Order: sequence, then C-alpha cells, then structure tokens
Amino acid sequence: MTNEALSQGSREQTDGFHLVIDALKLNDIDTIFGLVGIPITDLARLAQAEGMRFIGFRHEQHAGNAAAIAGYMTQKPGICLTVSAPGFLNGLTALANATTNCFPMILISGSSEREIVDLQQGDYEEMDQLAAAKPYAKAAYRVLHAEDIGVGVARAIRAAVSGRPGGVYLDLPAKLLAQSLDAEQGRKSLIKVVDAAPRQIPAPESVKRALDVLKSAKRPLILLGKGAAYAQADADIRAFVEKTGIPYLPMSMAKGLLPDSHVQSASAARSYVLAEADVVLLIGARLNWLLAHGKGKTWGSAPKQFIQVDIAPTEIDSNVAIAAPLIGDIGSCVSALLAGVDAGFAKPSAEWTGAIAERKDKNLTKMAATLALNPSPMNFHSALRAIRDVLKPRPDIYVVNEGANTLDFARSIIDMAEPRKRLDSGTWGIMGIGMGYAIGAAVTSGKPVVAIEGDSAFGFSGMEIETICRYQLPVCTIVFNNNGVYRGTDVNPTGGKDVAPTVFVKGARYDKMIEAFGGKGYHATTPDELAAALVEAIASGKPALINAVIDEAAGTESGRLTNLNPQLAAKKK
Ligand code: ADP
Ligand code: TPW
Repeated sequence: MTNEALSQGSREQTDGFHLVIDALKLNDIDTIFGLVGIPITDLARLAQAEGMRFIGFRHEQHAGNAAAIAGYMTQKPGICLTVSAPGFLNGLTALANATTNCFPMILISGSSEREIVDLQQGDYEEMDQLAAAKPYAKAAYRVLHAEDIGVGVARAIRAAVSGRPGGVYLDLPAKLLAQSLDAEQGRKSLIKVVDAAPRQIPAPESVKRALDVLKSAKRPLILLGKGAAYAQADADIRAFVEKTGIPYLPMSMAKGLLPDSHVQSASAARSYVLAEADVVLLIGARLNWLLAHGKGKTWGSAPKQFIQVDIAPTEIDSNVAIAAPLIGDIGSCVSALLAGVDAGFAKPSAEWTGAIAERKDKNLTKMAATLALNPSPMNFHSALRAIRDVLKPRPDIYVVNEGANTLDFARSIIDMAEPRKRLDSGTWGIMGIGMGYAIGAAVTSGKPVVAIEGDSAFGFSGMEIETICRYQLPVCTIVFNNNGVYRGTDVNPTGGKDVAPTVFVKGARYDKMIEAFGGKGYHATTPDELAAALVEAIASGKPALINAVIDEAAGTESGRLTNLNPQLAAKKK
C-alpha cells in the first residue's frame, strides 16, 4: 500500500446513518418518535447512542401523532421515523393529519432499492413512497447521496415550519444510509438552518383596512383558532382582546389562550354571537366545516364582514368574501393591530356585551343544573363534572380529548386556563390521536397528561399504553365506557348473532389492560370514584387508566354532528 493510500485509509470516515443524526442534532432536534426495522434500526440505535431520545411505539401512526403534537407545542418539527412501505403508510395517516391541522412534523422513512422499486421488480417492502407521500404532505424530498443529507434535512425543517406549518416527508433509501464519506467533507455538508420560520410582517395598508373595518363594527367578535395558539403570541393576543374589549370565541384547541373563565369569553353564548355579530375578526382559524363555512343558519341573516389574520394568502376567500385580509405571522399581525388601537377606538356597546352576558348567564345556569345531577349509571355530564373539579386547580395539566359525545361534552365542560394545553381531534375530527398525542405531550413537556377518551376512540391507539408504561410517563387515560361507538344500545334488526355495527363487548374492563404492563388500573362507576381515582393517578405521576362506566344509553349518534350523517333516502321493502 502506498503512503498516500495509507493516509487516505486512516482518514476519519462517516456514513449516511451518522450524517442524518448529526444533521438533526445540529438543528437542535433532540427526540425521535418511531418504530424500528429494516433499514432504520441502526439509525434509531445511533440516535440514542448520540444522546437523542428515541421513543419507540407499537404502531407508526401513533409515533407520527406524537411527533405532530410535539411540533405544535414547540414550533420545531416533530420527527417520526419508520421502516419502508407498510411502516411508511402507517405513518402517512399522521403526516396527512399534521398537514391538515397545520402542525410541523417530518416523517422520515427508510425505503427499498430505487432501481428495483422503479422497475417494479418486487423488492422487500417495495413502494414508491415519495410519490405516495406527495399529495398528503406540504413537501416531500428524497436524498440519494450522503453529501446531500444536510441539504435534505435543512429543506425538510424549513418546509415544515415556515409559512403555514405542515407535514414533510423525507425519503432515505437503505443504500444512502450505508454510504460512506470523508468525515470532514460530511461535516461541511451539514446545514444549520437560520431563521427557519421568519416573521412575515403584514402590509401597513392591510393593517389599516382591518382596523377600519373593525372600527365600523356595532357587534364585533374575535375568533381565536389553533393557529393563534400555535403562534405563541399569547401576551399580545390577550392585550389586544382586553384593550379592545371585544368578546371572543376560542376554537377548541385555542381554549386556554385566554383563560376560559375570562369575562370576555363568549363560549357560553356561541350560537348567539355567531348569528348576531356584524364584524368577525378571525385570528388563525379557518372558515371550514367547524365554523359552518362562514355562512348559513349558524351565521344568522344580518350582513357580516370578516377580517382574517392568516399566514397563508390562499386561505382568504376560501368560503366567503373576506373584507379585510391580513397576511402575515400572527405575532406580527396582532402586534400591528394592537399598536393601532388608539384613544379613538371605541369599546363595543354595553348593549352588545350586555346581551352576550345575559345569554351566558342563562346558559351557564342551565348547564350547572345539568352538571349537578347524579344519575345512576353516570352519564357524560356527571363524569365530566368530576373530572372538571379535579383539573380546575391544575391548569398545568395537558388534556387530550377524542370521541364523539366525549369530545363534544368535554370541550364545553372542561375549562382550560393555559395556552396549548388542550389537544384534540382537530380539523378532521379524527379518532386515534389519543395515546400518540398524550405520549408526545408528556415526553415534550415532562408535565402530566389526562386523556379523556371515548371507548371507541381509545381503541384506535390503545396498545400504546404499553409505550406509556415502558417510559413511565405521567399519563392518566380515562375511558368513557358506554359499550360502543357513540352508545351501546343498538340491536341487530335481523335478530342474528352478530351485534349491531356500533356495539362492543359489554362491560369491558379497560383498566385490566394497563395492569398487564405494570400500570395502575381503576374501575369507576360513580363520579366520586372517578374523582378519587383521578386525584390518586395524578398524584402518583405514573401511568394509569380509569375505566369510567357511562350509561350506555347516554349520548347521541355522532355527538353534535348527527346532522352530517346522510339520511337513508329509501327504505328497502
Ligand atoms: P381551528 O381549527 O382552531 O379553527 P385552523 O387549523 O382551521 O384552526 O386554522 C389555523 C390557521 O392558522 C391556518 O389557516 C394557518 O394557516 C394559520 N396559521 C398557523 N400558524 C400561523 C402563524 N404563525 N401565523 C399566522 N397564521 C398561522
Ligand atoms: C379514523 C368515525 C367518529 S367518532 C367515533 C368514530 C368511530 C367514535 C365515537 O365513539 P366513542 O365516543 O369514542 O366511544 P362517545 O363519546 O360518543 O361514546 N375513524 C376515524 N375517525 C373517525 N372520526 C371515525 C372513524 C367516528
């Protein structure tokens, strides 16, 4: 061997595996949520060896949901790592959900041999993952050469968090991970992303137009969406709401941005304010199905003008005409609006705020009476009253929530007092986010999590209670057990052996499931038992599951969304 070859051989080498981890770490990413297998097992091992946290799941969808919610909480992309084809597809649901909800995450999947995949020659877990990811992701990239890993990771980070946040797919073929490269050259190829989500300052004329429309209002209303919560402009948003004195409505994940007990919250008079407002200022909320597309009966007959603050210009006019679009990041837009609230800005009339207060009082009194009842078996209201009372002095606790009735009732009964603490089914009304979000929130924050789950909703991610036990996370899951999807009372009209499509095993003991993994199970049949179990579970800081037995006849089909079910147009003879 020549001297030159010797010195070449002794030069430090790196490889694709190391470069991926180095690139993530260089960008302050410290956690990977994933599930191992060919070709990424060593990537997970290496991440751990290099000081990152690797949280292993039982199904990729939940790893992806954990990554997405970590992204929402931190404004840094959450990372989900999966194997090829089936693992990738399992993670893709979470990626699509993240994109739909505007949460920044990166799905990194190993993939098979490009040459074989592209000629469709039948490789192990063969699939054109890049093509499959594209329609469901904000962006999708594939890296073929080790020296491009730095660029690939940098582009993925920037695409995930800049502008409207979303899910990004990064395809890493097996061959890439094993490629070796001179270590120095490798180091130089990495990119530390500078100002990944730059501020986007709104145009002054747009700010003026928005303020002019707002000043013209007789019955103004502010709608806060989860984009406003994501933006972490909490102090300015609160200052703007309070300085203007305008009543506001939080969308479900914006609850807590201002405490739900705030005097200006119009939540308890929601239908009234949506119908009666004449100028509506949307901050980080889309006029999608959750807001009846900004039209129809929900919005009343009086003419309405919308002002919309959003980072995505194409969101404007998506459903109805927007009189004053304000494009920019919410922090910059709200601070510009706040600066424009001068002495000449009149607070809303006492007639408007008084009418809202009257409705609120009436509705809250009615709700209090319903909540005070103690039916046996428990219903959604009495169970949620118990949970509400335990959570009230603990605003630091994260609340994860999914189901139909369980979601709808918990959203209105459980008050939130801190921003970004309520994590739920979001834009799609998806079932299956429960344990993934709970794990993501607990791992990211180190804070306790209470997951309030319909029994059907829980089933989608229930196996992840093993993950919760394995990492000893402070997560208490409460399963609202009413024996089925929505309720448990349907019968098979044929009298046949199969139960009705909505019905589960009656009297299931979900609490026994967690005991299999060393967690603490509770069986609660009354609000007192439920409250006692929850107090103990939270105090322990350990994994727990409460099987809360709810009247199987309580609740309605699809909860609040009964009207979205298409009706049978014809009856078969
Ligand atoms: P909700 O479901 O709570 O009504 P949506 O998810 O429908 O909220 O809307 C969130 C909106 O917020 C999206 O249109 C998104 O583009 C926008 N958004 C997200 N982050 C920011 C930000 N930092 N600045 C401005 N707009 C943002
Ligand atoms: C991925 C459809 C909406 S709500 C729901 C289903 C199956 C469960 C309702 O029963 P649960 O709640 O959880 O017991 P409750 O409080 O009414 O008793 N698949 C996906 N997402 C959705 N939304 C569905 C199916 C659905």
